[in-house]
Amino acid sequence: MAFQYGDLDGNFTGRQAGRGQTINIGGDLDARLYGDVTGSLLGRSVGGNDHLTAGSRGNTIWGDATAMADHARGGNDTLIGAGRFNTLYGDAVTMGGDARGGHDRLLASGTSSILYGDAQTLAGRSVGGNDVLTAGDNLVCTMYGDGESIGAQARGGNDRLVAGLGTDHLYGDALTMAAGAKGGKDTFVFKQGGGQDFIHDFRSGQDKIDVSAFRFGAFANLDIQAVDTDADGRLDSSVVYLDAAHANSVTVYGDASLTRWDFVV
Ligand SMILES: [Ca+2]
Ligand SMILES: [Ca+2]
Ligand SMILES: [Ca+2]
Ligand SMILES: [Ca+2]
Repeated sequence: MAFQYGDLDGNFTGRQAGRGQTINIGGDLDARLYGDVTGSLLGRSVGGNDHLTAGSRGNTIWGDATAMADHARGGNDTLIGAGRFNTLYGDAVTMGGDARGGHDRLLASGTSSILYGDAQTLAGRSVGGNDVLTAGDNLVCTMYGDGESIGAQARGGNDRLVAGLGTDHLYGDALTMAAGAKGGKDTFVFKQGGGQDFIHDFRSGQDKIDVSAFRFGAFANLDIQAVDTDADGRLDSSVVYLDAAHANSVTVYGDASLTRWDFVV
């Protein structure tokens, strides 16, 4: 198991600040790479801007730390998971207090990947950064622009999620949003050869679906069908077909009436 960190095996407190490092690690199995500290960013500590690449079979990369609380701030990191199974956290696993995530770039290739633009859990009054998440040639990639869950007083950032070659599941903000939680303005980008992809938390008027790579020229040229995904007899979602053979499509859950304003064509 390869294990490395940029600044400290422990916690940052007070006004401690991480430096920006460039770290590449490999090894056979389970590479674990922290941009700044292995523990928590506490007090008013800040993470550095790191460039982190892991190429093992099984990679976990934390852009800043395992946890962030108080008034900690994450750095603006670049995370690249280049092995077969990748879990990438732009900032940390958990964010609480008044923690703020950095503006990170996450890229993963390989068999299967999970990308969190900020953290798995955004609790307290934490605020997610504006992140860019990109899937490569994964068979399956799940991307959360902010996290898996956002608490009642927490807030997500404005994220850009770029689907790759495999089956991608995209959440601009989170899987679970507590009542009162706020999401950001997210953009979902699809490319040629992307296969079947899924947007799970599209919000009309706030988010955009960018299919400009397919050169439709106008919204009227898109083939969109309303579908009943939970078989209750009511149309609840949409499927956007991106080619005549239906090899590339995007299923947009929870919206059966997409309009031209929802797209970048
Ligand atoms: Ca960092
Ligand atoms: Ca970060
Ligand atoms: Ca974010
Ligand atoms: Ca977001």
